[in-house]
Amino acid sequence: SRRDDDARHAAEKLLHPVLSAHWDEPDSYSLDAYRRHEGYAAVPKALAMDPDDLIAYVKEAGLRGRGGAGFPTGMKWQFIPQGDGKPHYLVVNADESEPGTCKDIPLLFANPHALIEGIIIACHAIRSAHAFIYLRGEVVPVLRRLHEAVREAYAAGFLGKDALGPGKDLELTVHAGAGAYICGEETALLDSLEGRRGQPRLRPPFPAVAGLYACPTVVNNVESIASVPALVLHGKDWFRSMGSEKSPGFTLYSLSGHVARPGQYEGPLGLTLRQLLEMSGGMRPGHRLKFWTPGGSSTPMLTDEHLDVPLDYEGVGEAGSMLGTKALQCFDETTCVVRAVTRWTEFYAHESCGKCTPCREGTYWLVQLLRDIDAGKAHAADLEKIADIADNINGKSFCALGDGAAAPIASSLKFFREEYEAHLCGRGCPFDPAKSTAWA
Ligand code: L3W
Ligand code: SF4
Repeated sequence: SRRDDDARHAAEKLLHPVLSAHWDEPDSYSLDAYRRHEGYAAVPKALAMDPDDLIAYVKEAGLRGRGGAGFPTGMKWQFIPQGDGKPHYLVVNADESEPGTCKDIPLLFANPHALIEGIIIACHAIRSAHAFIYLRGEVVPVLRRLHEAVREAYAAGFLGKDALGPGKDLELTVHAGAGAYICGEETALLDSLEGRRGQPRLRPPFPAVAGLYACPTVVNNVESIASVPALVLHGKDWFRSMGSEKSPGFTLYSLSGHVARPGQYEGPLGLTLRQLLEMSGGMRPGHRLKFWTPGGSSTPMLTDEHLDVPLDYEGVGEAGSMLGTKALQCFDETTCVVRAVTRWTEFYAHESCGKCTPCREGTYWLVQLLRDIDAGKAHAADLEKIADIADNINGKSFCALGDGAAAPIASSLKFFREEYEAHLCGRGCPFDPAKSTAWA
């Protein structure tokens, strides 16, 4: 309708594509295309700055890590000890595997040079001569594209000998993992990169002190590093003109699920799901939003009461969740919340690395109980049991995977307890006519 069109046009004005500005060009991934749009123009500007000043600049701009935790990027760079005589490493975490999270892979596919340019700038800042990209193993076309982009950057002299100035070489290694979700946890990633089985390390020491090969290492997400060139080129005031005081800048929001037009929507931090749904044509026709995740399945789910929550670190935090990766998975009223949570929990149980008991055993127990609930074979006490197990995983596991596994259980029980109860004692799934007695 005209009203919907007006709302969509008004919402679309809030978009601000930076990383995704040229993705619709057929050769967007090439060096030529990147350079047509000021690509690599931030490198000379950054190299002219003293590394410490560059770190301070990124810190003042307020860029926060886009991998899920929102840790200030400049502060992380500042943790790298200087004059310690050890090599420093930059490791880019491209192991995107969180259910629903789908921004780094499209970014790498469409615009790999933004990441490479960001790597050059970050390596100058932290005084590193060797960077690594740890890519999720399954995405072979992205791996090929990344290798080609790195080859182009070497050939053009942006990488390799004297890349960071006379006598300052920069090597960039692309490494593909073997498809384990835990290798997206920064310390498991480092173990995997060193050739070991990927399992989290005890922190502290944080990677900034003892990371790759026990040397000071910055581990940053793809989107964090790829955002640096635009920040340096256009300046920190430009960057801060978007978003809020504590969550400034632009970001990629990934809409998926039962929406009319899923995809990447780039704009300032702090947009709301209502605005993003207006841009994306809303939920699929004839359906309404039931629940959603702000940042992948590891972030507690929210409902249609939370459509106006600002999607920044503070706003989503106040709503009782986490911004995470801004992977907005939207589910409509046809979705069984128990089924969705069971599916996520099966993922976590499968991906649990087995190092600590609460997560290894807890996710397994949760799957057994959730399957029983889904099949109508459980009783009211089993709802207490899954809440209790989730509580014993959350904050008591060795790494964030455990907390992530507990999040959908606790949040779905908070908002949809009645739906769990409707499954109990022989009733089965009310959304599945083949299984439920409720339809008889
Ligand atoms: C030096 C200190 N460094 C913290 C560094 C630390 C890390 C960063 C953030 O988990 C979350 C998780 C997922 N000295 C430091 C320090 N650092 N204190 O800061 O650390 P932390 O522990 O807050 O978070 P994390 O372990 O990096 C990330 C959530 O993100 N998430 C992500 C899911 C998966 C993907 C994906 O597939 N791509 O992102 C979604 O919500 O659950 O809570 O670098 O070293 N004193
Ligand atoms: Fe491994 Fe899970 Fe423990 Fe993390 S929380 S160390 S994934 S068993």
